[in-house]
Amino acid sequence: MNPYYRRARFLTSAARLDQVPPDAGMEVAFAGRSNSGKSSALNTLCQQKSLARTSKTPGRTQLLNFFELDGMRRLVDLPGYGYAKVAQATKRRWQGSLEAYLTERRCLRGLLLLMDCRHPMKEFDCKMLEWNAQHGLPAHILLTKADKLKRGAAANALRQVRRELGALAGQASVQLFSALQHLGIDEAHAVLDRWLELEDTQLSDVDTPKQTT
Ligand SMILES: Nc1nc2c(ncn2[C@@H]2O[C@H](COP(=O)(O)OP(=O)(O)OP(=O)(O)O)[C@@H](O)[C@H]2O)c(=O)[nH]1
Ligand SMILES: [Mg+2]
Repeated sequence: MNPYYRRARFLTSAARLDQVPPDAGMEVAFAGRSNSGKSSALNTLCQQKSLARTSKTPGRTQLLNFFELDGMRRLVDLPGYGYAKVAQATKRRWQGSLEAYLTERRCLRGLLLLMDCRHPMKEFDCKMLEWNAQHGLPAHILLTKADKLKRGAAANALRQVRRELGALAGQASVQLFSALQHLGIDEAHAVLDRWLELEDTQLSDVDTPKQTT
């Protein structure tokens, strides 16, 4: 596994789009319904226990949280959508911000779209995939919590999502993932490596991470 991700450090949080870091370098965003396992996946992929806050309470991540691998490359933990208890007005505001971020952020290289493997391809997931396709942004789906399904059922879920992707398959790929069992990490890293141009990067090639105080 590429040790580069271990360098990830919290950079900043943004409650609104006018608070995000400058639109430069490269970014990959983690999106998905509340409780789909975004923060857990980010921690697992960066081999850190508590980089991003995880929670049993859905809707916990209400900000865009930026983590930097180096001065050029960032991972972004987006607020989860589809959380029923959030007021309609708040929900609309979030969805508007999400859409604006996805469609206007020029440094965005790709979207990791997380879906609980037991409930994939819900309405807003499909909307995210459509926005991405419209803007030529590649998406990679992590079917999370694969440990919750037996092997055969997980393989079925994967096949089913591939089928449902249909015409979008050229721009969206999909895999099984489990933060709990560390399943699918290499496969997800391969996608991140490609998007963040890390394929041939050795740790020794880059500067040491900035110290956070
Ligand atoms: N069994 C299992 N549970 C998981 C896995 N990944 C995450 N969870 C659990 O799912 C719950 C939600 O995980 P989070 O990573 O906080 O989800 P999130 O998508 O960041 O949620 P929000 O920030 O609220 O949108 C937590 O209780 C996690 O422990 C997994 O691979 N397997
Ligand atoms: Mg979260």
